[in-house]
Amino acid sequence: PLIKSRQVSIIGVPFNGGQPQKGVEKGPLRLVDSGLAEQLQELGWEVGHESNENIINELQPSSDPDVMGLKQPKFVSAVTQNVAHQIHERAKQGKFVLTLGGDHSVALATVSGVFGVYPDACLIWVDAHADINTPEATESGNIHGCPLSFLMGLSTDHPDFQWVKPILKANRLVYIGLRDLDAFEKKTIKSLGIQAFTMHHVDKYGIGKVVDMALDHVNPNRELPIHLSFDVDALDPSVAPSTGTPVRGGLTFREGHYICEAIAETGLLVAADIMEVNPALEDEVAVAQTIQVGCSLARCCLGETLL
Ligand code: HAR
Ligand code: MN
Ligand code: MN
Ligand code: MN
Repeated sequence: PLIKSRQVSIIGVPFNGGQPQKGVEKGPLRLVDSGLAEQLQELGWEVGHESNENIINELQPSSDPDVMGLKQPKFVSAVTQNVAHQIHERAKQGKFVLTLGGDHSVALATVSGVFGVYPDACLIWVDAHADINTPEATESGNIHGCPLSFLMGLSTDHPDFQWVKPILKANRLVYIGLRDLDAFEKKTIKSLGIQAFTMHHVDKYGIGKVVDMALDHVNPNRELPIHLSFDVDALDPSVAPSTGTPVRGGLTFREGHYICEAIAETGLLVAADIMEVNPALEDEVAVAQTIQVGCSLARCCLGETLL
């Protein structure tokens, strides 16, 4: 495996500024409180944990007006730039980086940090959404719908995100689970030739074949480091109900876990993000279910089900 140390660094990012709903900042601590660190130790990992508990208070600007149609750009930029450095340091130490969101704007930090250390990495983006809107294209202004456009250099002129380097090439990105795309996002995926497996493809080929095809595309010789960014809204709302933008017709419990298992099995996974768990949404039973799923996805990424 690429991570020989068997050390994992859990990075909590209790951040909600990339979208309008409160509560998603409580995701990371709920995942850890339910025993995630101990579960990973049980799997033989040495676990470090940075909760970044005060990140919202410390980095929230007093004034943060919309810029080029994006909401809270200074807050999102400050938090993600800060966390990007932290993740870069941990990855550089040879640790597996497990980031717990927080909303998906935090991928600006995870992908920047990880690709800074592994420039030839590939990114597997598991999500109902493509999160590739530009400032000009976004209808909502929510930055959690935009991170990939910055990381790919499609949005280079926003003054608050000049620090984001366009480190992700179209042929190193693959999507799984898409089912709610904006017109601009569809057009962009097609014109850049980004490989995308929507839920239609999961139905058509089955999840086993889809993951094989995804890996064949971004990692044909099975030699490049892999970063998995898993938005829990990729899962069906019956599986992960407590998330800000649920969309019907998602991945089953097993399909979601299969993705993590099959990627872990390559031995090439160096970083994983579990994003958009919002413990303030739905009832306590739904919250507990969503937290449990988040933890078990993380465990599968770290080899729980490998023999
Ligand atoms: N495409 C929409 C937008 O840009 C919705 C994005 C939604 N939500 C997420 N991201 N959870 O994966 O606003
Ligand atoms: Mn997302
Ligand atoms: Mn999503
Ligand atoms: Mn939509």
